Amino acid sequence: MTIRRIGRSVSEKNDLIASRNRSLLDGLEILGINLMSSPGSGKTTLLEALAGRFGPELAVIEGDVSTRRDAERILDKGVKAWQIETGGACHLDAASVGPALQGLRLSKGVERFLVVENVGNLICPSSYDLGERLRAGLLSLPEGDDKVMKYPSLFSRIDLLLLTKKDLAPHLGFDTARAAMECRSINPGVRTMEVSALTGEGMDELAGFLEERYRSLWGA
Ligand SMILES: Nc1nc2c(ncn2[C@@H]2O[C@H](COP(=O)(O)OP(=O)(O)OP(=O)(O)O)[C@@H](O)[C@H]2O)c(=O)[nH]1
Ligand SMILES: [Mg+2]
Repeated sequence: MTIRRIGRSVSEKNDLIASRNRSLLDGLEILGINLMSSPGSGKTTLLEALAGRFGPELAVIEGDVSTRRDAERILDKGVKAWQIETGGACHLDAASVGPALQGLRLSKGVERFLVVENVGNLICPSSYDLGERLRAGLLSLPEGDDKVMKYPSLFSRIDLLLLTKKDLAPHLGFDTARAAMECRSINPGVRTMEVSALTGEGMDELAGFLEERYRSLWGA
C-alpha cells in the first residue's frame, strides 16, 4: 500500500466512526461541538463559564496528551466530564471519542450540549471529524492577529471563530477586524465573536448562538 492509500484508508475509517458518533448524538438530540485551538487559548476556562450557564445540560469530553486536570476543573463545576489522555497523540479522533460518549451515559432530554475540548494544537485536530455538528476555533488575543492565515487548515474548517481573552485588549495591539476578515477570506460562512470568560463579556452572545443552533436542529 502506498502512503497516500494508507492515509485515505485511515481517514475513511475515521469518517465512518464519526458518522456513528453523530448518529448517537442526533438520536439523543444533543448538539456536538468540537473546540479547537492552541494550548492555553482559554478552552477550559470558557467551558467552566458555560458550565455556570448551562449546568447539567452540558457535558464535556476533555482531550489532553497527559493529566486529568481539565476534566477535574469541569467536574468541580458540577458538570459531567470525561478525560481522554492521548499519551502523545496531538489530536483526538472519532474512535477515541466513541467510548467517551458511551462512558458519559448521556440521556435525551437531560444533556443538550456535548463539547469536546480537543488537544491544544492548531494543526492536527482540524483533519479529524469527531462526529460534531459545530466546529469552533479559538484564537486568544495574546497569540496575535496574524495567526488565521498561518494556520488556514483549522480556520477554514470552523463554523465559529472565538476571539478569546477580550479583557486583555487594552494591553495588546490585536486587530480584531483583521483576524475576522482574514478568516472570512478563507471561510466565508464563519461567524466571529469576541469573548472574555474572565469578565463574562460576549458570553450572552455565545450562549445565544449555541441555543439558536440547538433549536435549528431540534426545536425548543
Ligand atoms: N485574561 C484572561 N485570561 C484567561 C481567559 N480565559 C482563560 N484565561 C487564562 O489563560 C490560561 C489558559 O487557560 P485554559 O482555559 O486552561 O486554556 P486551554 O485552552 O484550556 O489550555 P489547554 O487545555 O492546555 O490547551 C489560564 O491561566 C486562564 O486563567 C480570559 O478570558 N481572560
Ligand atoms: Mg484546557
